Amino acid sequence: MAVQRTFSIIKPDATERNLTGAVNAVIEQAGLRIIGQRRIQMTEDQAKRFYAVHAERPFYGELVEFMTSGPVVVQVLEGENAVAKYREVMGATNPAEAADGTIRKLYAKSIGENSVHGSDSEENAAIEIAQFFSEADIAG
Ligand code: DAT
Ligand code: MG
Repeated sequence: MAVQRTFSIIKPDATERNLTGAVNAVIEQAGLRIIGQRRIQMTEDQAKRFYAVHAERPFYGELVEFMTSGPVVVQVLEGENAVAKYREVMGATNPAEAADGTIRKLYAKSIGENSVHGSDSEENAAIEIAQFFSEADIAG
């Protein structure tokens, strides 16, 4: 295993309920370091580009609308095996299927409003981090 970086978003359903600190506590308790963090209002163009891989899916429009419905917190996380570790800490996409103690089990409202995003590969993590961060805004 190696130290990796992954990209995280605390989504609008979580910022709306003032859960940024609660989500960050789960992240930090899992041994991941938050080495970059910024609160932004995503534009429609940013959300469309970020989720372009899902453009043909029936929920794409709803997803873009949700991700632009309120502020999000974009983050760079670092740690041993961070990509897989964060996917584990997040829990399944559908909170009804998420394991106990995971962020989605604890906080997600539905499969669409599921509180957090995490990269699914190291390659995508690098692409997603670069969409929102410059190296000057990351300190490991
Ligand atoms: P994940 O966020 O676990 O990587 P994904 O990449 O398959 O899941 O989908 C991206 C987001 O799209 C997901 O977090 C919420 C939304 N989504 C996925 N499947 C959905 C569905 N069946 N109905 C509504 N929204 C969905
Ligand atoms: Mg995904």
